[in-house]
Amino acid sequence: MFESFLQALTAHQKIAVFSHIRPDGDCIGAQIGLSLWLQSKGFDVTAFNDDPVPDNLQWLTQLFPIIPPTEERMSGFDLYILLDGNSPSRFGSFPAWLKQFPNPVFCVDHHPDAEDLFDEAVIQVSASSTCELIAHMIREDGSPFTPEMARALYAGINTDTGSLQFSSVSPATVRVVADLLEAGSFTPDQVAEKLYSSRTIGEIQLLSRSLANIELRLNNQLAFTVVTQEMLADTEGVDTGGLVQYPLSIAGVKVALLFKDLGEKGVKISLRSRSDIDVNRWARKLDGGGHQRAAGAWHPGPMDRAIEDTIQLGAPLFDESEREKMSEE
Ligand SMILES: [Mn+2]
Repeated sequence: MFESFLQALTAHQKIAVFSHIRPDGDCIGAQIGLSLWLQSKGFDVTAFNDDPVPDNLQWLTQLFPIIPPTEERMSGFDLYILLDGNSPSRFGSFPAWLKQFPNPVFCVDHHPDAEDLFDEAVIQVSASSTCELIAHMIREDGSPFTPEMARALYAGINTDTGSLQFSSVSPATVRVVADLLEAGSFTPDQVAEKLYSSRTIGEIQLLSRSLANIELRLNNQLAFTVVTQEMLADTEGVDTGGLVQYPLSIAGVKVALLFKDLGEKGVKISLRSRSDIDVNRWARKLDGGGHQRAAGAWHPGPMDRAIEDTIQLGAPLFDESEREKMSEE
């Protein structure tokens, strides 16, 4: 699967690797895993991100540094690689650097609807994570995983699959995870401890208040919760990332939504499905997008309007899902 990508790499020497803005475990793990491997192959590699690496992933940057791009740092490369996103707009200042210092752009990703502008791309929507793709690529190349590569890639697969619980996890995912465990000289609890046991009291308090706001709609098949501006102000800087998983775990719920009030910037909506309902399609009606089971969108607000408009746009998907079930029976 990586034949052409691996072949094309050999024409380059000095490579800038980018992970997407508002980075997560998958893009950081992939960036560090790939950078370490490229380095081991003799390439001159630098890893960039405009945004800071989240606290629970800081330990990964000890394996390979990730720095913000500056004009001085960006000159002299002959290749760019984008990870875990397939539109340059997901990569902060990257489009501006590309204009100033034009070079070929390669991409490795697992999101749908890729832009058709890459010189080389491995985009596999069925893959659990970008880290899984990078691991397959290293294996296809015949390189061994160093313990550092293994830790970074394992951490990314873990965070992007809900600890190997999502439908995107295939036998191939678990096989490569086994290889990473073997190579990594770590045990799963050591990585889980770093990834998931670094919550602050502010995060727990925000969680508590968002749980209190949960409401059910559409025959109790839709659950949603709201994070108000006041809640955000009280818990400044706290990540709202995992909150939507809680309403999603209610029995019978097919889709959960999180509405986050960002004031003048509008309302940010996170959509999560654990059914045949495609939240990518739903988010697209609001000019957003993502995956079938995880997507994001914006609404200009105010909050009440955002909630009612979003539910109204999504309700037909629930009817469709019911009809399909009946025709199968
Ligand atoms: Mn990912």
